[in-house]
Amino acid sequence: MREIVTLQIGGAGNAIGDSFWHVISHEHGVDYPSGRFGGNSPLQLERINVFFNATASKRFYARAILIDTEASTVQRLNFSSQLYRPENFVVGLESAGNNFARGYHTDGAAILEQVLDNTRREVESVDSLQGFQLLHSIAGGTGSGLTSLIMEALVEKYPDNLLCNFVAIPSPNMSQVVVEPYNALLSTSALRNLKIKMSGYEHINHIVALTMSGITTCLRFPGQLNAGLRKQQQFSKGTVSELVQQIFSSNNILCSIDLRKGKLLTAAGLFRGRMSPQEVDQLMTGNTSAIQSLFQRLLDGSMAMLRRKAHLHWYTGEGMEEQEFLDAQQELQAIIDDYKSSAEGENFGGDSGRGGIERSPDDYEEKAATSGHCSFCTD
Ligand SMILES: Nc1nc2c(ncn2[C@@H]2O[C@H](COP(=O)(O)OP(=O)(O)OP(=O)(O)O)[C@@H](O)[C@H]2O)c(=O)[nH]1
Ligand SMILES: [Mg+2]
Repeated sequence: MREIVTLQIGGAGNAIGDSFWHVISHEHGVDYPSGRFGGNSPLQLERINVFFNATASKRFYARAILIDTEASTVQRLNFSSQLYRPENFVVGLESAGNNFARGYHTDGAAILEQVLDNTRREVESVDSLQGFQLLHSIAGGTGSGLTSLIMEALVEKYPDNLLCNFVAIPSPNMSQVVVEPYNALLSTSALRNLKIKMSGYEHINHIVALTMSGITTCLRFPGQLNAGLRKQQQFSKGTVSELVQQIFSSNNILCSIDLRKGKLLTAAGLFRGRMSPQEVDQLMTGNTSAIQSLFQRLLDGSMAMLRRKAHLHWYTGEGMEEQEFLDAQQELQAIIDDYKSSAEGENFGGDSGRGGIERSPDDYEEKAATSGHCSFCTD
């Protein structure tokens, strides 16, 4: 069935996850509070197993592992819905205190084995695992540090399966904690983002959830389109040409980047709704070099703090060394350089061969698979 296991990590990850389960439960006719099927179409059930586990009596459970270093986030979700299985809650004793080092080395590391045990149990219970989706912020300690740890372990244990991250990136408008650039720096790999005006987390989480629902529609419902986790989608009402215009409009991007200042490296669009098959049969995945400005902002923010060694003791006190920050900065700079050279028509990722814009979508899909990024930010 090509099942997907969801890992929701930290405060933001669990809030985004909860929003996602709300949206897709509704689409599949599953009652969110009780987990019981009340739908009216066999299509809602045909591929429901991609994300849900089911009992014979049509009682559904989210195939999700709810992870946090502090218990309160996950407990709240336990009260709100029976979709979540309490045996899949993995919580620690206290929050990682907005500190990557605590998520990676201490508080988060303490619950890693339990996360992996639960993940293995879920993986063993499915027919044919497609991959994992990880939901988290990279500004808090758990979402940045523990997620990095989990990803390292998943890549090692499940090298053939896809990792797809939905990431809340610290925003100049919504940042709460001064060390967010450090956490983001330390946990950043290549990310892809979209932007709109936000009124609050609930709004953001709902948009992320809708987008996740959109991306996974063709996995969850039968249809003429065939796509996997490696393909991304944006959707709304309108004619096909209006939709295409909206897709490429900077107003519809969910982070602070200007599409005009970059080059699209790949583009595919997936349309959902009543349209002719010829119109619908267009698949688009966007990966734009304009994203480099967002990475540059993260890099500049962390460099300004690191030059003054501001707040560094919170990290070195947990066993990290300044060199790790410098290495991470170099890595982020390399990502920015990659995007810069691709915008100038050179190769992406320093490979020899064809120029950036001429490469086939598969090349980038492979890159996405190894660096694992389908991402959103709170800008
Ligand atoms: N999109 C979104 N972002 C959120 C939400 N809650 C917090 N954030 C952002 O996430 C960052 C804080 O990360 P959290 O997820 O709360 O932190 P955590 O992973 O639980 O880590 P610790 O609390 O330090 O252990 C800040 O940048 C917030 O702006 C949410 O519900 N949705
Ligand atoms: Mg937290």
